[in-house]
Amino acid sequence: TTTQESPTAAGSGASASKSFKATTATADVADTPPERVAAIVTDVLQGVHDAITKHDVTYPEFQAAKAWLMDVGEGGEWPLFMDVFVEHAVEEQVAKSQSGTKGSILGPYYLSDQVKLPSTCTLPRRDDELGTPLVLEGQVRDTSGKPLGGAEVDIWHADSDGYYSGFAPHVPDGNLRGVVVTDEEGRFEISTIQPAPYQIPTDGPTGQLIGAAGWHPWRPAHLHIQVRAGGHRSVTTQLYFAGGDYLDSDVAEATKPELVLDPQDDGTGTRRSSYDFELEPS
Ligand code: MBD
Ligand code: FE
Repeated sequence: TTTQESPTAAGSGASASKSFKATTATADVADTPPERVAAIVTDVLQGVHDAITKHDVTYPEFQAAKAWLMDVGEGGEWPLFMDVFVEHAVEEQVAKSQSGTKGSILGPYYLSDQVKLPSTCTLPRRDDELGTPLVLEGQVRDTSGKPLGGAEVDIWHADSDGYYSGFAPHVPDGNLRGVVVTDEEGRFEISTIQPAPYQIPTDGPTGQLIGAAGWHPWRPAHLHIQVRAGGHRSVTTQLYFAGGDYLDSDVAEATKPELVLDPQDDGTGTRRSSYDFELEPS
């Protein structure tokens, strides 16, 4: 029996805010002209005003909303909240101009500069890592079918309890994360374990809102993957598992039918699945 330090909402929120600020260079910040800022913000505020009118919002509700917004910031949960409730709309908009593999949201738990691994590899894991062995193999190609050797398959996922390294104190740094480099034929074969569904921390403001609204706080089990290759547009996506819980009710609305794996037991207790990625030229 172990007494795991369970990650608090504030703990994972602080890590997610820190990581966001560290990885989002000022160069990434939008250079939006004033007319466009005004047009977007006017519509956002109009949506808020319309909801107030439609639902006859009271002063206690207005003040509760203010207090909650302050809690989201103090708990470091803006990355979590934005990625769960807003990012999918941005991703769907961007996807309209991208061909090749379908994308999905990045989410709050990406960490850059993870260990580089050869095309056939096992992701870093604890000696006593729990979970059903899972192998993902496949090929990276361009949209004309040409294999992309030396492409990077950057992969990160939760453990069999649904926790991510870097955002839960009891999980070692770098666990279940790696940058896999494809062979000359663009192929890769990654051994890892089956992740569990992810639950939004219920003890923080995002979890409180979900509870107050009577929603559920779950994302279906998923692998996060970002595929990069020189001269090509990167794709950020997620892969899900057929028949898994919450596949049809993802709180982050980030599933797509093209992104569902159906791994099969190879007879040794290892589940294997194949998925190929296609990148468009940049
Ligand atoms: C996750 O694991 C995730 O992928 C997203 C998008 C939001 C919260 C937690
Ligand atoms: Fe995730």
